[in-house]
Amino acid sequence: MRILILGADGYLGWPTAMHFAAQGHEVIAVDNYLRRLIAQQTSSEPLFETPNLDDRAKLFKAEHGKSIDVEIGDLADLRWCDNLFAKHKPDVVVHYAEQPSAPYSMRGLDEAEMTMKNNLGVTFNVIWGMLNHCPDAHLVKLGTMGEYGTPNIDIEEGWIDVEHKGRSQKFLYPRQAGSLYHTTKVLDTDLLWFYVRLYGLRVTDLMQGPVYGLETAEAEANECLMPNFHYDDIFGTVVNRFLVQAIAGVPLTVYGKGGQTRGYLNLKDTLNCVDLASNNAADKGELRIFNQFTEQFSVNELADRVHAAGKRVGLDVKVKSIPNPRKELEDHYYNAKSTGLLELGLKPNFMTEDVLVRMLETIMSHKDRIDESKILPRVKWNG
Ligand code: USQ
Repeated sequence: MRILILGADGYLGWPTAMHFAAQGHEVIAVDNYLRRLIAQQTSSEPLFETPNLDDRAKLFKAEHGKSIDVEIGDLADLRWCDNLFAKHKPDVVVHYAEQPSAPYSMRGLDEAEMTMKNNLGVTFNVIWGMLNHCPDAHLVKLGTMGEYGTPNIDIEEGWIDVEHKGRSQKFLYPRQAGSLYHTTKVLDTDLLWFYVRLYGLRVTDLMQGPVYGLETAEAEANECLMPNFHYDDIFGTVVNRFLVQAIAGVPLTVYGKGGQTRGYLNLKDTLNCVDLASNNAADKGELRIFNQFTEQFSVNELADRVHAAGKRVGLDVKVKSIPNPRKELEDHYYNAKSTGLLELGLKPNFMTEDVLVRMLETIMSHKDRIDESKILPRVKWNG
């Protein structure tokens, strides 16, 4: 397949580009380095530096003998995006190209405006690139479990049957997100559903939970091929943050009561899920939605697991509840369905103690790079 990876410089984008290239697919890695820029502007640099995409593609070729083409440009620019699709006419488009941080989107007006314009603009341009140049291609779009929020009923896989006054219809499951970033993903889903219904696009929307991990098969050969690993309050996801805090000797930053429950998954399973979705395309005129996570944990449970893993490597990990910078329920019902990807053949990599210990050992080798000023939350949900 010819696969465009949009947002290929990201935590998920680069491992995905390598994953597909290693299997012999033709991969075009696309990015404008927006995340690197925001990370610099907000003092949120990752734990170790990663080479730019051209250099990583060269390293990958040297290690694995396979090519990854690189295109640097802004997908929010309609003409640039249209030319990209005209040039490559992909079979599959993996769309990660969004500002991915909830805290960044809540930092102030400039950041909110950028998140809105960038995320929705890119999705709109990608849709039109496909309609104009490859209308039969399959769009695999990264959404988020955060689109659903934390409703007091079970979360279905994208859709819900509604019965009303003796009649019934299937609708998109209600969405009520807790940050502007998550809300842009809700709006993306609506936009996709419109273009699927009226123009017959072929789309898989992946509602993904927070991801953790550093290891992927293709990066084993060379550390410079590892994903950019954030532990700061802006880009770092909670498990990755807790593991770095454990090494730094900083008490784990449980926000509020710590009863916040989410569905988590290993980075390796993101690759497996995107692979399964890409190799089993949605039908034309179908918006297929998968809830992409493998296990549900509360923040307190995560802290306990990191504490136990730390003990195994001789760390005395402390846990401390701090005032929650976010507006979110800290004690709530959460029961989300996620069977679609298992039915396609997903074999989950669970969060075992061994997995956490291996991550701790890798982080330990970069201990001198940990900057404690990036750890405590710097953005509050003020609205
Ligand atoms: N949390 C803490 N302490 C911390 C950091 C986070 O208690 O130091 C809590 C948060 O308050 C939240 C939970 O842990 O309740 C998850 O936070 P997170 O920062 O790992 O995840 P989130 O901001 O929701 O965003 C991340 C990704 C985002 C993706 C989302 C999936 O950055 O791109 O869409 O996970 S989900 O959470 O299911 O919406």
